[in-house]
Amino acid sequence: MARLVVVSNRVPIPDKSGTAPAGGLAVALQTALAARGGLWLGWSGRSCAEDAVGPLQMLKEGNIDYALTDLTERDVEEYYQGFANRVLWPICHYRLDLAEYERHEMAGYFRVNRFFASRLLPLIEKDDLIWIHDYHLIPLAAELRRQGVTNRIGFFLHIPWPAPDVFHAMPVHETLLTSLTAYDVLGFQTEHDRENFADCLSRRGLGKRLDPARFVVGERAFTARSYPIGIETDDFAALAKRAAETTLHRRMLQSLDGKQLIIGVDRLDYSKGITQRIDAFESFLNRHTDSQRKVTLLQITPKSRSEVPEYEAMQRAVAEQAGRVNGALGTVDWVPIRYINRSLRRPALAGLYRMAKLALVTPLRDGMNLVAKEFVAAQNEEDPGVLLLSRFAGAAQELKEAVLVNPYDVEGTADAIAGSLAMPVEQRRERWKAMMKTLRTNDVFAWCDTFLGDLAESPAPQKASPAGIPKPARSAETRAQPLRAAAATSHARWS
Ligand code: ADQ
Repeated sequence: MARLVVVSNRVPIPDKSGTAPAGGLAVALQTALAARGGLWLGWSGRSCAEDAVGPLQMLKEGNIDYALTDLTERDVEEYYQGFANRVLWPICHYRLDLAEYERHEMAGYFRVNRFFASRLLPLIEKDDLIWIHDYHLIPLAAELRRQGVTNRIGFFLHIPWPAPDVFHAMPVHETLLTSLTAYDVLGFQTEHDRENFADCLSRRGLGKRLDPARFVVGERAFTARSYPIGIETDDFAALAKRAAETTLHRRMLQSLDGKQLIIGVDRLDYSKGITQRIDAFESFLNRHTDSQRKVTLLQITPKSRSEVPEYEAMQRAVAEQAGRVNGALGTVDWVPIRYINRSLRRPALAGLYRMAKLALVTPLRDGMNLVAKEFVAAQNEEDPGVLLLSRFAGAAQELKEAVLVNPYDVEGTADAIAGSLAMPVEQRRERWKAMMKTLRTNDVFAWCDTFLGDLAESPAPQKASPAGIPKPARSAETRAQPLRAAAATSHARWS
C-alpha cells in the first residue's frame, strides 16, 4: 500500500500523557497513516520574525512522522487571519457582507501555500498518496505540480462550497478554481457542494464534465465527489454510556434538579447561528410560559479566532444576549441559559449529550456539523433525546429523521423546540434508530477509506487530451484496507 502524506493547516500532535482523547477526524487520519506508514505536515501554530523561521520540527510516533513548520507573523496575518478567515471562510458560508478582501493578504495566502509546497517537496517519495485538507490550502497542489510533483494528490473541503453568484464575487475566484484542477480527487461534504462547484466551473466556461464525477479542464482530468464526513460512531456511543457513571454526570444531574436539559455545542462562530438560537429559545419560553422553570439551555461555546475582529465582536454580543435573557426571565432559583466559553474533554461532552433531552444544532450554514452526529451517537436507545437540526447544515442531507428547521425563522424554531420536547418516546426511538443506522454505515473510517480508495484508483497523473482520459477502475487489489478494523487496534491519543 502506498505511503500516505497528509497536509492540513494545523496538526494534532500525539499527546504523550494519553489523557486527551482525540476527535474523530484526527483518529481516522491517524489510523489511515498508521496502516500505511505516513507523514503529517502543517503549521506549528507559532509565528516568528521574518528571518527566524527555522527548519521543520520533526516528531516520530510509531510509523508516523510529523513535520511542523513555523510561519512568520506577516504570514499568519495575511494567510490565516487574512485571506483564509476573512475572505474564504465568510464567502463559503454565504457571508459576502463580512468578506474583507485585500490584495496583499491574497498574495500572502498564495505565498504561504508556495512555502508549504517547498517544505513538503523534499519529504515526498515517488508513490506517496498526498491528501490535502481544507480551505487554507486550496492552491497547494498547483504549487506542488509547478515544482514537478507527479504523485496522486487529493483535496477535501471541510466547509461548504457556495453557489456561483457568491463564489464569483471573490476577486481571485478564477485562479482558485483553476488551481483546484491540479488535484486528482476533489472531495466535498455534500452533493449540493459538489454541484455548486460544478456550476462555478461551467459558468466560467472552464473545461467540461465527462460524467457526473469526472471533469476535464485544459489538459487535466479529475474526479469530484461528495464524501460526507462521519464520526467514530461506535466508540463515541460507548464513551457516552461510560460517562453516565461519572461524578461529573451525577453533579450535573443534581444541579438540574429535575429540569430538562437542552444543549448547544459550537465553536463561537457567526456561521453557527448562536444568536438566532438564543432568540428562538427566548421566544419558546415567552410563548410556552408553562415551560419556564422546567428547562435549561446549556450553551457550550469555546472562543475561536479571537484575533479576527468579527469574532471578538460576536463574543461580546452572545454574552450580552444570554445575560439579557437570564435577566428578563430568570428567577432566584432558575437560570434559563447556562453559557460557558470553555472546551470540554470528549467524555464529559459525550455524557452531557446523553443527558440532554434536546440538542439545538442550528447553523446558518455548515459544511457538515459533527456535533449533530455526536449527539445522536451519544443517546440512550431506550429514551433518546431529539436532534433539532438546521436545514443548512451538511448533516441535514443525511440525518433526515432529525427535526429540521430554518434557523432564520425564529418563531418556527421556537415551535419546533416545543414540539420536540413533547415528542412521544416511540417516535423518538424510531427517528434515532434510523439516524444511528446512517451514522454506523457512514462513519469516519468509511469516509477515509472511500476517499483514499478513490485517490489510489485515480488514473496516474498525466497530460491527457479530453478524449483519451481513462476512467477510474475499481479493482479490489488497489482498494485501501478498511480502516475500522485497523482503528480497533490503535491506541494513539491526541491533543
Ligand atoms: P467545525 O466548524 O469546527 O468544523 P463541527 O463539525 O461541529 O464544526 O466540529 C466541531 C468539533 O469540535 C466537534 O467534534 C465537537 O465535539 C468539538 N467541540 C465543539 N465545541 C466543543 C467544546 N466546547 N468542547 C469540546 N469539544 C468541542 C469544520 C466544519 C464543519 C465540519 C468539520 C469536519 O466547519 O462543517 O463538520 O469541519 O469536517
